[in-house]
Amino acid sequence: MLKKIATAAGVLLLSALAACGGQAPAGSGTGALTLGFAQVGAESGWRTANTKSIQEAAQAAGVVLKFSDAQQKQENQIKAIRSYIQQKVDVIAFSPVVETGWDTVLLEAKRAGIPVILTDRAVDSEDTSLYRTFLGSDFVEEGRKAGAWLVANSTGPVSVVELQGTTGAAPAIDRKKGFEEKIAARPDIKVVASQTGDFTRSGGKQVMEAMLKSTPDIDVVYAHNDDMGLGAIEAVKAAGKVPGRDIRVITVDGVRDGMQALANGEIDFIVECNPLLGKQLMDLAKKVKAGESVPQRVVTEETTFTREQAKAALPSRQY
Ligand code: GZL
Repeated sequence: MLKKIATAAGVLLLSALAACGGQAPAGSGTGALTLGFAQVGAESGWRTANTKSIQEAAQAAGVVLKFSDAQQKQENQIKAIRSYIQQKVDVIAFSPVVETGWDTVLLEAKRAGIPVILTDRAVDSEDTSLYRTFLGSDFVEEGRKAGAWLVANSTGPVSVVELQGTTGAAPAIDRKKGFEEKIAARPDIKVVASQTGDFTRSGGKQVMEAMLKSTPDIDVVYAHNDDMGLGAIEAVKAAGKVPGRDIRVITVDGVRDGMQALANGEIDFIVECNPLLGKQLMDLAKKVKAGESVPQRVVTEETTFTREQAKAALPSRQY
């Protein structure tokens, strides 16, 4: 009898909430966790693989996923986060397109009692209470791996042009930092030009076309992702040069198109950046929702690929 009264009271409360314009918490009644995810965009093969991983993992975990694509604009991500707060989702997760400008909206989520998980990219907030955990790669280490390979695989003077990721994005800032840290050991390796290609193939091609015109004797391209590296290769070929022979190419990510170019000899070395964060994200969201403690930082596992390693890995590559 008591159970029936309690159930009736619950239904009445939800109806009253709905009637007076209040919103019952999203997903309430089903018991399933509702996750609001604000994605950066669809700028690269990596991002596509990351989105697929999150969507498939949500389905497998029985998580109700609300998903938005910000088209690489911070204001769109902030709008999406505010919308998830309004909808009273259980957990909010997002990949911050740039490091700065998040404190206000993260404070709004905190005041609404909605935990936030950072995935893929970090924010520069001093207040780490604004998010429960950051799941993603160590981008400085990725830059170090790229620089260390060049130091170990070059002799004599080397002129490098760098295609940076999105201005202000954690992977762009940190991949540059790690690369410079390693090549500092070789004063004859010089970054003679460095410009953003915004992590897109077209951006990489346009910037490389300009660099080929303005910068004599380029030996190496260091691109912060495969997509910009592949765009640069198009420009190198159009200029009548042979990628992998006249100009060597180092990239980060390890998506299929990049790995194929590495196997074909057009890219020389790839530092992997693992986009398959979906399952870990769902596990973390459930723990956070259940009030369990989670590590402040979860670093994703990833490796590097030479040409032979790419040939061996391609047949079983998931993305
Ligand atoms: C890295 C991720 C970067 C990829 C790019 O974790 O944020 O953004 O390296 C993607 O391909 O656009």
